[in-house]
Amino acid sequence: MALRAKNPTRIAGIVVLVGLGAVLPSPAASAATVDTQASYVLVNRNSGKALEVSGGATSDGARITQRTRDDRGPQQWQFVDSGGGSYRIKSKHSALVLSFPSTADRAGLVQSADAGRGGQQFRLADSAGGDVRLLNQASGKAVDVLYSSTADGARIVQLPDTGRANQRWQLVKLAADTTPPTAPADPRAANLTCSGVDFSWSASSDDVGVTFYDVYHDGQLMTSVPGTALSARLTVVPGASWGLYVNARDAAGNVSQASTTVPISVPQCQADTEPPTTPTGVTATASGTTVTVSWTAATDNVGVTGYEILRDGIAAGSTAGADSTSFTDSALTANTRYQYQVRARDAQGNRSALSTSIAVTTGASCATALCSVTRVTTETDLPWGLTTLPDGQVLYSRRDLFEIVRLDPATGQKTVAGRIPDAAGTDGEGGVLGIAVAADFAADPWLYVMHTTATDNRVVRVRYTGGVLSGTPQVLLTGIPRNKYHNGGRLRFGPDGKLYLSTGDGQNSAWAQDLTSLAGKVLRINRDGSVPSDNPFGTPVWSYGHRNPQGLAFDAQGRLWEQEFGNSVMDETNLIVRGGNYGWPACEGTTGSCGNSGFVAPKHTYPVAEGSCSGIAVVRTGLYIACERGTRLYRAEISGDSLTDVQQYLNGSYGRLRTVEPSADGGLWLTTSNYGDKDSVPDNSNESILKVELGR
Ligand SMILES: [Ca+2]
Ligand SMILES: [Ca+2]
Ligand SMILES: [Ca+2]
Ligand SMILES: [Ca+2]
Repeated sequence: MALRAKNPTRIAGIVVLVGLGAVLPSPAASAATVDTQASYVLVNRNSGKALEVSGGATSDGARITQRTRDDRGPQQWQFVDSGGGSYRIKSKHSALVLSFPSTADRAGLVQSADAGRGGQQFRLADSAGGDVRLLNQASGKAVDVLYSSTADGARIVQLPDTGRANQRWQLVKLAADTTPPTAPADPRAANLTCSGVDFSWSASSDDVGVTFYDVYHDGQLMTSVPGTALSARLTVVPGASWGLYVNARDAAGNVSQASTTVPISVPQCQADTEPPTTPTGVTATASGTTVTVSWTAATDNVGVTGYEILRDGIAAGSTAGADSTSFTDSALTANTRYQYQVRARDAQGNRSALSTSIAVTTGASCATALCSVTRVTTETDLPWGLTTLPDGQVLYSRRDLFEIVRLDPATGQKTVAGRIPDAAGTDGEGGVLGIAVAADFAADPWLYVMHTTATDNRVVRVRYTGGVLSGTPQVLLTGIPRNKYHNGGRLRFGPDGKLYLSTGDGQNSAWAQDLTSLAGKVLRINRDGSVPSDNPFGTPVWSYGHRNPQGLAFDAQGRLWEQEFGNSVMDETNLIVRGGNYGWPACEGTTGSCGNSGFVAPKHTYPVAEGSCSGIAVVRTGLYIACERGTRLYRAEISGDSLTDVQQYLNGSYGRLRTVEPSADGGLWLTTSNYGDKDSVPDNSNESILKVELGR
């Protein structure tokens, strides 16, 4: 072999070009055999120590050193092909790449953001025994342990290529890490002020090592801190009621289950006891059975945050924002006189006096989309999935009690049809979620159920005969990652007879782009759980790049619409295409890195404060969208490939809305989600199941 030649650089270049690596005696890894999917530890031939990000830093410019091999994240590297036999060498810990900031002798090796610069590219030159030298593209010099030091923490520099042992590195390929860290324990909050809180926890353990802790409130990522940190100072919003928790993540991207939740009630920065002024100029105009109430904005010493609208002295709805001075009250009784009043509120709950009462009489008939709303029953657990059977009876799931309930729409009578075995909560959003029946249910009465277990989310089907669930459920699809939040959960049969389901990213956003994971996807399976032969990837995956998709509905043309929760900026409604990539986590709605031409853009977006929408339903040409935080029902007209004429109804009238489903008579079912919906405590809710009559 040529490694002792006078000009090893040139010889090594030839080695790469002619592929001589293949005839070397079975090297562990070399220029010719490097696996760009794998993680490597780079062990110096002279010192036996591993190349490492000094101190486990994640910052740009952090120094690279050598240390006793432990195979943890700061010692893990991935080769990114730059073409022409060159690679960037990316830290699995920080996602930054090895870089020389200059071409000078003894310039120190650092990590920096991948910009594809020459100083960030390395040619792997084969050496004896399968070792490689790492030759920098800009300088031509070799990565060198200075002075052949064998000490932990030694300087790593560049020097002319000598082929000596302190410039030779063994590429040790690591077995894939598939084991997530344990959940962080003992989460606690301290030093809560109106602007911040100290949140801390006890360390998780992992077979390789925890590289990050991801801190959330209520499913919303707040910050990620290095695995060496066990606390974070969080920015909070005055008056907010949040549930804080933390997940641990390893270098391979495996995410732990969440810690328990720490509730915080953020104090105001300054007490405000002064109510807003009373709204004036109130008008009320009827159009059919809909009344539009408008008024002049009130003022406040700090700021008006919204208005409450009263109909005949009882709350009819609310608006958010100082300038939201109009409210549409839908589904009223025809030919009826109503009295409206408005009051303003501020951020600390001070309310103005009621405005002057304005009377209006409705018209003879309903001329708008929503014609009446009737409370058919109340529910003390959280209603989640709901479906109508061919005989008009309704089944719905109790998320936290794990029960399926039959509801007689005529009488409002409820009967427990059965309980789903092996279901589990997540101290969050998991439990018994979506339910569906196929078009031939009467002949083949299976109820399809998506639910959480102790280890995953899954789809099962169970016989429904004589009004009860019977027999042991058949398990159709398992292994969908679960977590406290982001479990997806809706099921819908398509006109093609296939079962579609929405799965959340399991609080591991990387999974949304990973086609080998069932998380962050719309999936499509046959009714026996097998994979349809015309799926795009030979797996259940139908579309990907989703964060926490929930609502699924087919329109009259057989197209699939999907509703998806964004993180902190915007939610989206998508038209799902086979094999489509919907952009998460690079792109949230239309914000972030959405320029990738491979991403399918949403058809409509919603600020999260006006959204957090879960269920959707299509009736005729209308797409109905039920929103939790937005406390409203949207209706959009499906027009070609677009959503037009997006209107909002019932804003604040019934609180948070979770599920909307078509009813047997051309209307809608609507459920609320106001209490106990962020825990897995059974029977701590106070919800309504509403029947909506539609007009046009
Ligand atoms: Ca692990
Ligand atoms: Ca005030
Ligand atoms: Ca998207
Ligand atoms: Ca509950």
